[in-house]
Amino acid sequence: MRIFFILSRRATGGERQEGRRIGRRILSFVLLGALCALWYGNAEAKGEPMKRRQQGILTGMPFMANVAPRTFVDDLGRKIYLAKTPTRIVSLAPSVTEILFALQLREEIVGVTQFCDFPEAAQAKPKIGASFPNVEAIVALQPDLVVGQQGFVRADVLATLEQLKIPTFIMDAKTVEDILSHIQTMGRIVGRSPVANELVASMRQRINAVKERLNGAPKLRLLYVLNSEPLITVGPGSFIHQVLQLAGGVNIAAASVLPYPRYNMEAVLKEDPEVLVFPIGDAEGIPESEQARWRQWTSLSAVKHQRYVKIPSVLLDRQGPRIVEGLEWLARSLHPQRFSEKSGAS
Ligand code: B12
Repeated sequence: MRIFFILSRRATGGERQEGRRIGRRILSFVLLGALCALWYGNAEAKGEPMKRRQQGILTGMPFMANVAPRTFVDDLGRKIYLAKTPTRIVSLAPSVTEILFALQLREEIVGVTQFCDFPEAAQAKPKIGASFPNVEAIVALQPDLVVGQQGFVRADVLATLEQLKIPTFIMDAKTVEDILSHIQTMGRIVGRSPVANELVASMRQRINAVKERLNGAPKLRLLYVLNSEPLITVGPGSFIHQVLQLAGGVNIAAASVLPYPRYNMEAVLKEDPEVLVFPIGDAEGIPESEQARWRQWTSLSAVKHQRYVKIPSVLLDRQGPRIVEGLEWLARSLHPQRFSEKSGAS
């Protein structure tokens, strides 16, 4: 009001000075507001909850207060607004189900896929399908949150959920670090941050313990046979590639551009892996008959020295908390001497 009064009539020298001072204050206030908005935009991009009330106060825009208490941005860049902590959650992938259970949610999980077999309690949950999730089944469960994994959700399913305004959060873990950060983000979304933080801390500790044991150990050239016929393996864009490295291996497909590339036998013969890693199990495992065919490639070092690692696919192929178990399994199989009692490492 005062500044308006000063500007609206011919001002005296003292008043002009005070006008400039007030002008500078307004400018710094606007700048501070812009900085805060930027800072909040950043936090939001990292999947951190954005509290509207705080934003209103910090940016000096009280009219923004109380619009939506919590906003999250998923890996597809989509914003979801949650007015309250979700209590009816549908999972669209086994990895998501494992994260939700690890966060100690139970009755809040109202629907899972047919492949969600861990923990045991997941098997008793209503099923929403698998490769072709049944949108009607999802909607009938009246979820206030649907959580999926990129690549496991068809675009049409996502579009329908969006149309129906069902908050859907999609994660796309490309690294082990992404998995850890997704667990923490989910912790915030479902109101279980302390559990999530504790879980992530213990996962980090176990990862570091593996690193310590393998410090200075010779690296082994290996091939991860994700799918045998046709041969599909993992490239640097996949979290599994990173686990192979952490376990003291060198992925022979490290030059691949795709995260899950098709690979040909000529390249395998040329790169000559010292170890063949076979995921095993009912869901996505290499059956014994296909492993036997690999054993016919007698010129391969892995076959000559019979170095095969069989690992439950559920430990390595899921972007969830058990990835650490997969890492430990693989590291121990590749470098048993580093994990023996006598090795001395803790
Ligand atoms: C690459 C791959 C993966 C990658 C997924 C990549 C990603 N998006 O994150 C990894 C290794 C992580 C994976 C995991 C699993 N997979 Co997989 N996977 C494949 C594989 C070898 C190739 C698919 C591909 O690249 N196709 C080519 C591209 C161009 O087509 P696309 O449609 O875009 O492919 C995508 C989907 O297939 C998707 N995807 C991969 N696995 C699964 C599983 C399900 C249930 C769904 C809905 C989608 C899906 O990821 C692909 C790449 O983005 C196929 C085998 C095959 N022969 O096709 C199995 C396959 C699709 N997977 C399968 C299964 C069962 C799983 C798991 C459930 C196994 C497990 N032990 O837990 C897990 C679930 C992981 C989770 N998040 O919980 C089955 C599906 C069976 C079915 N009836 O639908 C297949 C057919 C293997 C098999 N022979 O049994 N998988």
